Amino acid sequence: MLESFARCGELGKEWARVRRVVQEADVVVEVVDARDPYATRSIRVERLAKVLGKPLLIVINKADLVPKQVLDEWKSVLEKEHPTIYLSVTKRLGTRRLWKAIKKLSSSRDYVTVAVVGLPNVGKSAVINLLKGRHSATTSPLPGYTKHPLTVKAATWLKVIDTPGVIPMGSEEELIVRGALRPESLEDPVPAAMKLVEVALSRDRGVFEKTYGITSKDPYRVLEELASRRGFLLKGGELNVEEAARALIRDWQSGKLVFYSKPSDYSLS
Ligand SMILES: Nc1nc2c(ncn2[C@@H]2O[C@H](COP(=O)(O)OP(=O)(O)OP(=O)(O)O)[C@@H](O)[C@H]2O)c(=O)[nH]1
Ligand SMILES: [Mg+2]
Repeated sequence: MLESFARCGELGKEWARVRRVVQEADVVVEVVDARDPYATRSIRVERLAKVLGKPLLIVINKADLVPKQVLDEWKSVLEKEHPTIYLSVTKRLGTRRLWKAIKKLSSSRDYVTVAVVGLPNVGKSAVINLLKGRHSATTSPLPGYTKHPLTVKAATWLKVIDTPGVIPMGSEEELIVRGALRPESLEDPVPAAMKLVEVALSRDRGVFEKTYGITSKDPYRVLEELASRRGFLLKGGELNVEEAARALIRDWQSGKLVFYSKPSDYSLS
């Protein structure tokens, strides 16, 4: 109970920091994860930008993990609400598109400040580095890595501000599926991992066979088999399913386990 109060306090502080940065910005760049742009967008941030009259660009990052056709589908869905581009920081694809889109939204200002916002782990700090052209902001496969806003000068006319990830509302299971919580923060990671397995199988029946060589379609069995394959054992030799649950969540968050959603999964096309 006390822990969850403390977490609420922390979240409140992080949101206040994001709010201040958005207030300061001329343009807001919202980064989302290409594997599920819909679940990784922050309606709260979008609403804030709207209320403050700031133009908002949606950047679908990690495009290397998803087929181009699906990226195009997401782009046309999201574009109904905000200008949208997709890119891959890892493959350094889409940098020119990003510069062009920022320029376009800056309405010929001489100096522009961009706030880079979004859920944890979507690649905000990575996008900052892409704009800067070298490593300036620290990135990590662990969600919740950036704790304080960081201003980086990307060009003589452009300042970009990295921000801590905005944690959306939702159950722990939902937040894990959205990549926003570290598995270590959960007392019992098994229900969240089972939910993740269920969603993964609904998107791609063969995903665990491709990734781990596991053919079972039963969520608990998938975790047991992963524990067995990785040699995660408790003292008595029993399978350590909790460790397998954490490993599976980590693989999802670091991009080793790949499945993706399409707009039709949300009845959006
Ligand atoms: N496959 C792939 N991984 C990426 C890409 N961009 C970033 N990542 C990875 O995603 C993870 C998160 O990136 P960060 O830039 O730290 O994410 P963030 O949004 O700043 O996260 P927080 O600071 O925790 O809010 C890191 O492991 C990155 O290497 C990309 O284009 N493709
Ligand atoms: Mg970061």
